[in-house]
Amino acid sequence: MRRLALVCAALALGACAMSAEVSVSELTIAEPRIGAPVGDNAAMYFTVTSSEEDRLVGAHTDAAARAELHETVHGDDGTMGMRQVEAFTVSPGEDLVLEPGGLHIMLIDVERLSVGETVTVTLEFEQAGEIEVEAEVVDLADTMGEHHGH
Ligand SMILES: [Cu+2]
Repeated sequence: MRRLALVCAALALGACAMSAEVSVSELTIAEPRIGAPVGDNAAMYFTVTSSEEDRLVGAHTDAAARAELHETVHGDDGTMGMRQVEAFTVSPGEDLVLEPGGLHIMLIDVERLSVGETVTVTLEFEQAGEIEVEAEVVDLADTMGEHHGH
């Protein structure tokens, strides 16, 4: 959020000196949350809204050895797996939703986290740059939603 404010301020200054064609880009992260880890890994979810086409290309946090972008793959036989992807694309007017049973950030070799704790995670966007978010650790069962019981 601090980062977003700085970006907007810089753009506003630029707009004074330049023509009216400057577009103010805005990217927001809603509901950042992390499912309490099971074993060494934990999944992080949130929703991204952007006024410009952008790509989420990575993430890092002090709380985990590394973070990967994952998509959930549903097999024909009803099994569910995960696959690492290079980037998630966010388009204007179309929220990028990370949720259980879909896209997520996988925190690998994560610290022991308890429900209610907050973890600082830096998300790396191609256009918007690095954005820091505070994600709350939530009970994993609460993140399962309608996908529970597959
Ligand atoms: Cu995963």
